[in-house]
Amino acid sequence: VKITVLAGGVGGARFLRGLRTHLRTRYPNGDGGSTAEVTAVVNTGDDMWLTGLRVCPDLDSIMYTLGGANDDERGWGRKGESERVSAELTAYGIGWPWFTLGDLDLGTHIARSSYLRDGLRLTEATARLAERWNPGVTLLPMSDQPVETHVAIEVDGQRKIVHFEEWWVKYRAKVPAQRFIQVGVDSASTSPEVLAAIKHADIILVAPSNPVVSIGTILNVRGIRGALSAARAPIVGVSPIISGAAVRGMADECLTAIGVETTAAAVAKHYGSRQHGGLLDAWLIDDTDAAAAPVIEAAGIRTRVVPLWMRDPETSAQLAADALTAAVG
Ligand code: GDP
Ligand code: FO1
Ligand code: CA
Repeated sequence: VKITVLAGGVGGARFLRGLRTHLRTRYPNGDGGSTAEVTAVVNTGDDMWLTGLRVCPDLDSIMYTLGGANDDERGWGRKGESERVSAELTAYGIGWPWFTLGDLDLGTHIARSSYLRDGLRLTEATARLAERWNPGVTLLPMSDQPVETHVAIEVDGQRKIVHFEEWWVKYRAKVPAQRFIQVGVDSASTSPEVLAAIKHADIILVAPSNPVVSIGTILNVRGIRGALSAARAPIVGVSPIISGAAVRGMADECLTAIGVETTAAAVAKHYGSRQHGGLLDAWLIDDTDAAAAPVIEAAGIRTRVVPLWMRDPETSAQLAADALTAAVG
Protein backbone atom coordinates (compact mmCIF):
# COMPACT_ATOMS: atom_id res chain seq x y z
CA VAL A 1 0.00 0.00 0.00
CA LYS A 2 1.22 3.51 -0.87
CA ILE A 3 0.38 6.37 1.48
CA THR A 4 1.14 10.02 0.78
CA VAL A 5 0.95 12.56 3.61
CA LEU A 6 0.90 16.37 3.36
CA ALA A 7 2.79 17.68 6.39
CA GLY A 8 4.24 20.65 8.26
CA GLY A 9 6.79 20.49 11.07
CA VAL A 10 5.83 19.42 14.58
CA GLY A 11 2.24 18.22 13.96
CA GLY A 12 3.38 16.53 10.76
CA ALA A 13 6.33 14.84 12.46
CA ARG A 14 4.32 13.41 15.33
CA PHE A 15 1.65 12.16 12.98
CA LEU A 16 4.19 10.50 10.68
CA ARG A 17 5.89 8.82 13.64
CA GLY A 18 2.51 7.43 14.72
CA LEU A 19 1.75 6.28 11.18
CA ARG A 20 5.09 4.49 10.92
CA THR A 21 4.45 2.68 14.21
CA HIS A 22 0.98 1.63 13.13
CA LEU A 23 2.10 0.39 9.72
CA ARG A 24 4.77 -1.84 11.25
CA THR A 25 2.03 -3.93 12.87
CA ARG A 26 -0.61 -3.51 10.18
CA TYR A 27 1.64 -4.35 7.21
CA PRO A 28 4.73 -6.02 8.74
CA ASN A 29 7.63 -6.86 6.43
CA GLY A 30 8.93 -9.57 8.77
CA ASP A 31 11.98 -7.52 9.63
CA GLY A 32 10.54 -5.00 12.10
CA GLY A 33 9.54 -2.63 9.32
CA SER A 34 6.54 -2.37 7.05
CA THR A 35 5.76 -3.15 3.43
CA ALA A 36 3.69 0.04 3.26
CA GLU A 37 5.40 2.89 1.40
CA VAL A 38 4.93 6.29 2.99
CA THR A 39 5.86 9.55 1.27
CA ALA A 40 5.63 12.88 3.06
CA VAL A 41 5.16 16.05 1.01
CA VAL A 42 6.61 18.67 3.32
CA ASN A 43 6.14 22.43 3.62
CA THR A 44 9.25 24.42 2.73
CA GLY A 45 7.65 27.85 3.12
CA ASP A 46 9.52 28.38 6.42
CA ASP A 47 12.89 27.89 4.73
CA MET A 48 15.53 30.58 4.46
CA TRP A 49 19.15 31.35 3.69
CA LEU A 50 20.76 32.25 7.00
CA THR A 51 24.48 32.76 7.63
CA GLY A 52 25.05 31.50 4.10
CA LEU A 53 23.25 28.24 4.77
CA ARG A 54 19.95 26.77 3.63
CA VAL A 55 17.73 26.06 6.63
CA CYS A 56 14.57 23.94 6.21
CA PRO A 57 12.77 23.84 9.57
CA ASP A 58 9.86 21.56 8.71
CA LEU A 59 11.92 19.00 6.75
CA ASP A 60 14.40 18.90 9.63
CA SER A 61 11.71 18.54 12.31
CA ILE A 62 10.39 15.49 10.49
CA MET A 63 13.80 14.04 9.70
CA TYR A 64 15.04 14.41 13.30
CA THR A 65 11.79 13.14 14.82
CA LEU A 66 11.69 10.02 12.64
CA GLY A 67 15.42 9.58 13.21
CA GLY A 68 14.94 9.69 16.98
CA ALA A 69 17.14 12.77 17.31
CA ASN A 70 14.57 15.54 17.78
CA ASP A 71 14.49 17.62 20.93
CA ASP A 72 10.92 16.70 21.81
CA GLU A 73 10.74 19.05 24.77
CA ARG A 74 11.57 22.16 22.75
CA GLY A 75 9.76 20.73 19.75
CA TRP A 76 12.50 21.54 17.20
CA GLY A 77 16.18 20.98 16.63
CA ARG A 78 18.48 18.25 17.96
CA LYS A 79 18.44 16.80 21.43
CA GLY A 80 21.66 17.22 23.39
CA GLU A 81 22.34 20.37 21.39
CA SER A 82 25.01 23.00 22.17
CA GLU A 83 25.28 26.55 20.87
CA ARG A 84 28.93 27.52 20.61
CA VAL A 85 28.98 28.35 16.90
CA SER A 86 25.81 30.38 17.16
CA ALA A 87 27.43 32.64 19.76
CA GLU A 88 30.33 33.22 17.35
CA LEU A 89 27.97 34.09 14.50
CA THR A 90 26.17 36.56 16.75
CA ALA A 91 29.53 38.11 17.69
CA TYR A 92 30.19 38.67 13.99
CA GLY A 93 26.74 40.22 13.68
CA ILE A 94 25.47 37.75 11.10
CA GLY A 95 22.31 35.68 11.26
CA TRP A 96 19.32 36.41 13.43
CA PRO A 97 20.24 36.70 17.14
CA TRP A 98 16.73 35.52 18.09
CA PHE A 99 16.95 32.42 15.89
CA THR A 100 19.42 29.90 17.25
CA LEU A 101 21.20 27.47 14.97
CA GLY A 102 22.55 24.75 17.26
CA ASP A 103 25.96 23.20 16.62
CA LEU A 104 24.63 19.78 15.62
CA ASP A 105 21.82 21.33 13.59
CA LEU A 106 24.39 23.47 11.76
CA GLY A 107 25.97 20.25 10.52
CA THR A 108 22.72 19.50 8.69
CA HIS A 109 22.54 22.99 7.18
CA ILE A 110 26.17 22.84 6.04
CA ALA A 111 25.67 19.43 4.45
CA ARG A 112 22.46 20.56 2.74
CA SER A 113 24.07 23.75 1.45
CA SER A 114 27.02 21.75 0.19
CA TYR A 115 24.74 19.43 -1.80
CA LEU A 116 22.82 22.39 -3.22
CA ARG A 117 26.06 24.10 -4.21
CA ASP A 118 27.07 20.89 -5.99
CA GLY A 119 23.93 21.33 -8.07
CA LEU A 120 21.59 18.84 -6.44
CA ARG A 121 17.91 19.71 -6.27
CA LEU A 122 16.47 20.14 -2.76
CA THR A 123 14.62 16.84 -3.29
CA GLU A 124 17.94 15.08 -3.90
CA ALA A 125 19.74 16.89 -1.09
CA THR A 126 16.92 15.91 1.28
CA ALA A 127 17.19 12.26 0.25
CA ARG A 128 20.95 12.30 0.91
CA LEU A 129 20.50 13.85 4.36
CA ALA A 130 17.72 11.42 5.22
CA GLU A 131 19.85 8.37 4.37
CA ARG A 132 21.70 8.84 7.63
CA TRP A 133 18.54 8.99 9.73
CA ASN A 134 16.68 6.06 8.27
CA PRO A 135 13.26 7.71 8.67
CA GLY A 136 11.34 4.85 7.06
CA VAL A 137 9.41 7.49 5.11
CA THR A 138 10.38 9.23 1.87
CA LEU A 139 10.68 12.97 2.57
CA LEU A 140 9.87 15.26 -0.33
CA PRO A 141 10.00 19.05 -0.23
CA MET A 142 6.83 20.53 -1.75
CA SER A 143 9.01 22.17 -4.43
CA ASP A 144 12.64 22.34 -5.51
CA GLN A 145 12.33 26.10 -5.98
CA PRO A 146 12.21 28.43 -2.99
CA VAL A 147 8.73 29.59 -1.97
CA GLU A 148 9.13 31.62 1.23
CA THR A 149 6.28 32.69 3.44
CA HIS A 150 6.50 36.35 4.44
CA VAL A 151 4.09 38.16 6.73
CA ALA A 152 2.74 41.72 6.56
CA ILE A 153 2.65 43.20 10.05
CA GLU A 154 2.48 46.58 11.73
CA VAL A 155 5.00 47.32 14.50
CA ASP A 156 4.95 50.68 16.34
CA GLY A 157 2.79 52.19 13.63
CA GLN A 158 5.20 51.03 10.90
CA ARG A 159 4.00 48.57 8.28
CA LYS A 160 6.56 46.04 7.25
CA ILE A 161 6.98 42.64 5.70
CA VAL A 162 9.06 40.09 7.53
CA HIS A 163 10.06 36.48 6.99
CA PHE A 164 7.61 34.01 8.55
CA GLU A 165 10.22 32.95 11.14
CA GLU A 166 10.63 36.55 12.28
CA TRP A 167 6.91 36.85 12.93
CA TRP A 168 6.76 33.41 14.50
CA VAL A 169 9.88 33.35 16.65
CA LYS A 170 10.84 37.00 17.26
CA TYR A 171 7.31 38.32 17.68
CA ARG A 172 5.81 35.00 18.86
CA ALA A 173 2.89 35.78 16.51
CA LYS A 174 1.79 38.44 19.02
CA VAL A 175 1.64 41.21 16.38
CA PRO A 176 -1.37 40.51 14.19
CA ALA A 177 -0.55 39.16 10.72
CA GLN A 178 -2.35 41.22 8.10
CA ARG A 179 -1.44 39.04 5.17
CA PHE A 180 0.73 36.08 4.21
CA ILE A 181 2.79 36.43 1.05
CA GLN A 182 4.40 33.48 -0.70
CA VAL A 183 7.52 34.94 -2.23
CA GLY A 184 8.49 32.95 -5.33
CA VAL A 185 5.22 31.06 -5.69
CA ASP A 186 4.59 32.42 -9.20
CA SER A 187 7.81 31.03 -10.59
CA ALA A 188 7.81 27.76 -8.64
CA SER A 189 6.16 24.44 -9.31
CA THR A 190 6.12 21.12 -7.58
CA SER A 191 8.52 18.31 -8.43
CA PRO A 192 7.97 15.18 -10.54
CA GLU A 193 8.49 13.15 -7.34
CA VAL A 194 5.60 14.91 -5.59
CA LEU A 195 3.33 14.54 -8.61
CA ALA A 196 4.09 10.82 -8.77
CA ALA A 197 3.55 10.36 -5.03
CA ILE A 198 0.10 11.94 -5.30
CA LYS A 199 -0.83 10.16 -8.50
CA HIS A 200 0.18 6.67 -7.38
CA ALA A 201 -1.03 6.89 -3.77
CA ASP A 202 -3.66 4.48 -2.48
CA ILE A 203 -4.46 6.83 0.39
CA ILE A 204 -3.68 10.51 0.84
CA LEU A 205 -3.59 11.96 4.35
CA VAL A 206 -3.50 15.58 5.44
CA ALA A 207 -1.59 15.67 8.75
CA PRO A 208 -2.85 17.76 11.69
CA SER A 209 -0.55 20.59 10.63
CA ASN A 210 -1.03 24.34 10.50
CA PRO A 211 -3.80 24.84 7.90
CA VAL A 212 -2.47 28.20 6.75
CA VAL A 213 1.34 28.25 6.85
CA SER A 214 1.99 24.51 6.45
CA ILE A 215 -0.83 22.82 4.48
CA GLY A 216 -2.05 26.09 2.90
CA THR A 217 1.46 26.79 1.63
CA ILE A 218 1.81 23.32 0.11
CA LEU A 219 -1.58 23.57 -1.64
CA ASN A 220 -0.61 26.86 -3.31
CA VAL A 221 2.39 25.40 -5.10
CA ARG A 222 1.66 25.04 -8.80
CA GLY A 223 0.67 21.50 -9.73
CA ILE A 224 -0.30 20.24 -6.29
CA ARG A 225 -4.01 21.07 -6.16
CA GLY A 226 -4.54 19.72 -9.67
CA ALA A 227 -2.73 16.49 -8.82
CA LEU A 228 -4.79 16.07 -5.66
CA SER A 229 -8.09 16.57 -7.41
CA ALA A 230 -7.11 14.09 -10.14
CA ALA A 231 -5.77 11.50 -7.66
CA ARG A 232 -7.58 8.18 -7.45
CA ALA A 233 -6.88 7.90 -3.71
CA PRO A 234 -9.31 9.11 -1.06
CA ILE A 235 -8.10 12.20 0.82
CA VAL A 236 -8.49 12.13 4.60
CA GLY A 237 -7.59 15.08 6.83
CA VAL A 238 -6.94 15.19 10.56
CA SER A 239 -8.04 18.35 12.35
CA PRO A 240 -5.21 20.33 13.96
CA ILE A 241 -7.85 22.14 16.00
CA ILE A 242 -9.29 20.52 19.13
CA SER A 243 -12.03 22.20 21.20
CA GLY A 244 -11.54 25.48 19.38
CA ALA A 245 -7.80 25.73 19.98
CA ALA A 246 -4.54 24.78 18.33
CA VAL A 247 -3.04 22.08 20.51
CA ARG A 248 0.56 23.14 20.14
CA GLY A 249 1.70 26.17 18.22
CA MET A 250 -0.03 29.27 17.00
CA ALA A 251 -2.47 28.17 14.30
CA ASP A 252 -5.10 30.43 15.86
CA GLU A 253 -3.15 33.56 14.91
CA CYS A 254 -2.76 32.29 11.33
CA LEU A 255 -6.41 31.33 10.88
CA THR A 256 -7.54 34.71 12.24
CA ALA A 257 -5.36 36.44 9.65
CA ILE A 258 -7.15 34.70 6.79
CA GLY A 259 -10.61 35.13 8.34
CA VAL A 260 -11.20 31.49 9.30
CA GLU A 261 -12.54 30.61 12.75
CA THR A 262 -10.38 28.39 14.95
CA THR A 263 -12.70 25.39 14.95
CA ALA A 264 -12.47 21.92 13.45
CA ALA A 265 -15.57 22.65 11.33
CA ALA A 266 -14.29 25.96 9.98
CA VAL A 267 -10.96 24.41 8.95
CA ALA A 268 -12.80 21.53 7.22
CA LYS A 269 -14.95 24.00 5.28
CA HIS A 270 -11.89 26.07 4.46
CA TYR A 271 -10.26 22.98 2.90
CA GLY A 272 -13.57 22.18 1.25
CA SER A 273 -15.34 19.02 0.15
CA ARG A 274 -13.74 17.14 -2.71
CA GLN A 275 -17.21 16.52 -4.18
CA HIS A 276 -17.51 20.27 -4.57
CA GLY A 277 -14.04 21.01 -5.92
CA GLY A 278 -12.29 21.16 -2.53
CA LEU A 279 -9.70 18.95 -0.88
CA LEU A 280 -11.33 16.50 1.51
CA ASP A 281 -13.24 13.24 1.22
CA ALA A 282 -13.13 12.70 4.98
CA TRP A 283 -12.16 14.63 8.13
CA LEU A 284 -11.26 13.46 11.61
CA ILE A 285 -12.41 15.59 14.53
CA ASP A 286 -11.87 15.15 18.25
CA ASP A 287 -14.40 13.59 20.64
CA THR A 288 -14.83 16.99 22.27
CA ASP A 289 -15.95 18.43 18.92
CA ALA A 290 -18.52 15.70 18.17
CA ALA A 291 -21.34 18.25 18.05
CA ALA A 292 -19.76 19.75 14.91
CA ALA A 293 -19.98 16.49 12.92
CA PRO A 294 -23.41 17.10 11.32
CA VAL A 295 -22.37 20.52 9.98
CA ILE A 296 -19.24 19.08 8.38
CA GLU A 297 -21.17 16.12 6.94
CA ALA A 298 -23.72 18.58 5.52
CA ALA A 299 -20.85 20.32 3.72
CA GLY A 300 -20.14 17.02 1.90
CA ILE A 301 -17.23 15.79 4.02
CA ARG A 302 -17.45 12.36 5.71
CA THR A 303 -16.69 12.96 9.37
CA ARG A 304 -15.23 10.61 11.99
CA VAL A 305 -15.08 11.41 15.70
CA VAL A 306 -11.98 10.01 17.45
CA PRO A 307 -9.42 11.16 20.04
CA LEU A 308 -7.05 13.57 18.25
CA TRP A 309 -4.42 14.23 20.91
CA MET A 310 -1.04 12.71 20.01
CA ARG A 311 0.13 12.34 23.62
CA ASP A 312 2.54 9.45 23.14
CA PRO A 313 3.52 6.84 20.54
CA GLU A 314 0.37 4.77 21.23
CA THR A 315 -2.17 7.58 20.82
CA SER A 316 -0.34 8.83 17.71
CA ALA A 317 -0.38 5.34 16.19
CA GLN A 318 -4.07 4.94 16.99
CA LEU A 319 -4.81 8.29 15.31
CA ALA A 320 -3.00 7.12 12.18
CA ALA A 321 -5.00 3.86 12.27
CA ASP A 322 -8.24 5.86 12.54
CA ALA A 323 -7.24 8.01 9.58
CA LEU A 324 -6.62 4.90 7.45
CA THR A 325 -9.98 3.45 8.52
CA ALA A 326 -11.73 6.68 7.52
CA ALA A 327 -10.19 6.36 4.05
CA VAL A 328 -12.14 3.21 3.30
CA GLY A 329 -15.41 4.84 4.31
P1 GDP B 1 4.98 23.44 12.61
O1 GDP B 1 5.42 23.51 11.20
O2 GDP B 1 6.07 23.07 13.55
O3 GDP B 1 4.19 24.64 13.05
O4 GDP B 1 4.02 22.19 12.67
P2 GDP B 1 2.75 21.75 11.83
O5 GDP B 1 2.30 22.77 10.88
O6 GDP B 1 2.99 20.38 11.33
O7 GDP B 1 1.69 21.57 12.97
C1 GDP B 1 1.39 22.52 13.94
C2 GDP B 1 -0.03 22.30 14.38
O8 GDP B 1 -0.20 20.93 14.72
C3 GDP B 1 -0.42 23.01 15.64
O9 GDP B 1 -0.81 24.35 15.38
C4 GDP B 1 -1.57 22.18 16.15
O10 GDP B 1 -2.77 22.74 15.66
C5 GDP B 1 -1.33 20.80 15.54
N1 GDP B 1 -1.03 19.79 16.53
C6 GDP B 1 0.05 19.68 17.32
N2 GDP B 1 -0.06 18.63 18.16
C7 GDP B 1 -1.25 18.04 17.88
C8 GDP B 1 -1.93 16.88 18.39
O11 GDP B 1 -1.49 16.20 19.30
N3 GDP B 1 -3.14 16.58 17.82
C9 GDP B 1 -3.68 17.32 16.82
N4 GDP B 1 -4.85 16.94 16.31
N5 GDP B 1 -3.06 18.42 16.33
C10 GDP B 1 -1.85 18.77 16.84
N1 FO1 C 1 12.13 28.11 17.09
C1 FO1 C 1 12.25 29.00 18.08
O1 FO1 C 1 11.28 29.28 18.77
N2 FO1 C 1 13.46 29.64 18.34
C2 FO1 C 1 14.56 29.36 17.62
O2 FO1 C 1 15.61 29.94 17.87
C3 FO1 C 1 14.46 28.39 16.55
C4 FO1 C 1 15.55 28.02 15.77
C5 FO1 C 1 15.40 27.03 14.79
C6 FO1 C 1 16.50 26.61 14.05
C7 FO1 C 1 16.36 25.63 13.10
C8 FO1 C 1 15.10 25.03 12.89
O3 FO1 C 1 14.97 24.07 11.96
C9 FO1 C 1 14.01 25.43 13.62
C10 FO1 C 1 14.13 26.42 14.59
N3 FO1 C 1 13.04 26.83 15.35
C11 FO1 C 1 13.20 27.78 16.33
C12 FO1 C 1 11.72 26.23 15.15
C13 FO1 C 1 10.96 26.82 13.97
O4 FO1 C 1 11.20 28.15 13.82
C14 FO1 C 1 9.44 26.83 14.06
O5 FO1 C 1 8.93 26.17 15.15
C15 FO1 C 1 8.81 26.32 12.81
O6 FO1 C 1 9.38 26.76 11.64
C16 FO1 C 1 7.35 26.69 12.81
O7 FO1 C 1 6.76 25.99 11.85
CA1 CA D 1 6.45 25.06 9.90
